[in-house]
Amino acid sequence: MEERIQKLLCERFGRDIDHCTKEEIFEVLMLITKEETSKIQRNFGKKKLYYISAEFLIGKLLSNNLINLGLYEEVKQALAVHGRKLEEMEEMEMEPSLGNGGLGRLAACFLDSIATLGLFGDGIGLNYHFGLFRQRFRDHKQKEVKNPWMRAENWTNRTPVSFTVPFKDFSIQSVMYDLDVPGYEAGCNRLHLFDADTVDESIVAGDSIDFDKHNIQKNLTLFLYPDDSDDAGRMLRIYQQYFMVSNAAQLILKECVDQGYDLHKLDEHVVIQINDTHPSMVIPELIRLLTDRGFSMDEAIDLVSRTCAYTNHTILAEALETWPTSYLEQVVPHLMPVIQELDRRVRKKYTDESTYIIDDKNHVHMAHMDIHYGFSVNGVAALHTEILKNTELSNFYKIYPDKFNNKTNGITFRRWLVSCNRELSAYIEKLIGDGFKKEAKELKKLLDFKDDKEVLKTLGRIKKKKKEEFRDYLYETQGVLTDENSIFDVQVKRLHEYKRQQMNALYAIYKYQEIKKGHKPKTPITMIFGAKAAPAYTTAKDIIHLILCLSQLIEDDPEVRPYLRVLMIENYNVTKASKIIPAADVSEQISLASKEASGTSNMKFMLNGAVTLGTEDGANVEIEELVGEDNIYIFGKKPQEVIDLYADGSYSAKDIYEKDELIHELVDFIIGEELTKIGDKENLCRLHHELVSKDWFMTLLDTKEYICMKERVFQEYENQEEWNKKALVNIAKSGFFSSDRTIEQYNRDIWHL
Ligand code: OX2
Repeated sequence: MEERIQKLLCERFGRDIDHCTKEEIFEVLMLITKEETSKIQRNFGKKKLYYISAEFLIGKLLSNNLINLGLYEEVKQALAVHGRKLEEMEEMEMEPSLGNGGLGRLAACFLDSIATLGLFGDGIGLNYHFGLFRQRFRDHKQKEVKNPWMRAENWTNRTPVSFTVPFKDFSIQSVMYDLDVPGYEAGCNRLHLFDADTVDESIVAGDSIDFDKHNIQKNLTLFLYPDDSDDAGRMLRIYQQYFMVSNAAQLILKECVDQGYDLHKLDEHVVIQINDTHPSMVIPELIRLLTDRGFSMDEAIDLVSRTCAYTNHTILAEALETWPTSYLEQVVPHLMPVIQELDRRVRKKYTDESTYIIDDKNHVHMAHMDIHYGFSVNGVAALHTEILKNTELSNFYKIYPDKFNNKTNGITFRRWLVSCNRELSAYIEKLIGDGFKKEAKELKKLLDFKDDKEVLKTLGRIKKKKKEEFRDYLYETQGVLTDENSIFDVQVKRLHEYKRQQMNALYAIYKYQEIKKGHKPKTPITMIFGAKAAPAYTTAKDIIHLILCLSQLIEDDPEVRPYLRVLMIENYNVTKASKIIPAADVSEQISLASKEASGTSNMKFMLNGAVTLGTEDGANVEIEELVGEDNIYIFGKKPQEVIDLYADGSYSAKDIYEKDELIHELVDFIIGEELTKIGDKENLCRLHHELVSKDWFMTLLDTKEYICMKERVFQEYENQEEWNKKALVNIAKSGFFSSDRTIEQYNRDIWHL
């Protein structure tokens, strides 16, 4: 390996390893990894899965792929001979900006598991040039700038595959870029990312995220989730979605034809997983393409319905996409006759208007199309699927009880343990062998060491080491120095009111005031946040402003700072997740019960020995069942109570605010002089008003219980031996959340590969 690295460095840069920069070494390692990946066998079968998704949050690939190829140690040692560190080269890699949050990271974990299980399945998405914006903090506020992550030498390979994608007034010629996805000690699949040569990065103004939304040829794949607060922005999203699925549909048919398959048996050779509603137009598009090839409408609909399966990731109304027919007419008029035909058939068969595809306001409901014309509908955690069946989609469940099924999310342990926490992984291997890397349930063997004081101490030591590493990382990247001897209390996820970062901020206010009163915590507390807010989501940005102002207030207060810190990680992404999660003691999963479909960071934290402080929501429920109530902290109103509150409209934040002295005080602190002299009064007042007069996601409902439970968590942390035991149980029981298990279930129940 050493020779090979040297040879390539000399060829490309004319220098040997001792005289090359980290960037140059990284580039060569990437090329070697790509070459090695291209040598392993491609998975194959007579039926193929196409996982279509607007997001693939794949993260940096060097370490991950080296681990999967079994080359990590070899490369590490080759570099070590020259005193160079693999970790340092990895820092040079740009993180692909192809996703936003849990939905996109799930797609990436799934690709890893699909390949690892030797299943024949590729991902299909878009090659966003600037992806999701990069977050900067200025004046205690979020600023969005473009995220130019692509380099000349890339993990992707340009292929000769290209399709013509027709729109109303023009068509666009696509280019397919491919990325190899090596499984862990297994075969390899691909991620196909579509793009167009006409796209022009120079139309973006400076480092902003502003560009001409009307110039589709030039802007089509510039950004993931471009601002949709106006008509042009919403239209652009339709252009993107259709571009993605038309390419997907054409690729699928081409591959079938190339294999010599009979398209009349499409469903025997193809299964399409529609990841949320962004790819839903693949249904009418495939039907259109088949009828163009002479299939009758009846047969085309029947075939496509037996090929497509839909995953729902949320019950939030805002995320259940509907498009006005007038928009679709302007972008893809050729799809409208198909969609209308699909709707006509539903109306002929069913009387329940709430299930129609086109409603009386002429909006097309994408999820309705998926449910009527797909053969499977799955939720992403047990509770979520039950809510879909009994509440949110109950009208559909009545019609199609057999289509509904649950697939509790999972995470790949290769990235979220083996790669991001090498120390813990190595220690587990020492205790129980390395079988857990392929058979996650083997982690259960750790329970044998539950009362082994030495083991518990070592777990504590490893946690401390990861905290030190995070301390150094945050200092290098943000200039903030943390205390590794404090409790790391971590909430990292997209910023949304239902996730209730604002409730966590109210706790910070509470603790600040307590310390001011002289009630100091035994062990200092570091509250760590990481979150991006959608650029047009005002309340979410106001919450970031509150957190950053609180952070400043405490940093400037020598009385409080030794006991409490509030820190926010800038531009939270996969790379940063892999640094903070191994260092966390407490995992904050405090969404309003019923609203978080699953959550996946909860699983990552658990796997790395953090203890969950959470509501009875999403996969927290399944975590509790696994670890038992002694090893998790659950608080707050139950899902059904929340559902009932929404149904009868009886929740009033104002009542709580007016009647409860403590809550009143905490909420008013937001507009008090301590914060308004640091921050922007307008933003803070707006947030205060939002909390007191609307509070759509019921922050104040659970605030007091939350504070009490959190106090208990910090108290119990003081008994380190007991705490480490909780950590051990969490690690030992996390095997269920391996995405290998999830994918086995998808394959057994839905894909049948
Ligand atoms: C997320 C959900 O909010 C989260 O609960 C879930 O774990 C994740 O998807 C993966 O299933 N956009 N992101 C999500 O849903 C939508 C829509």
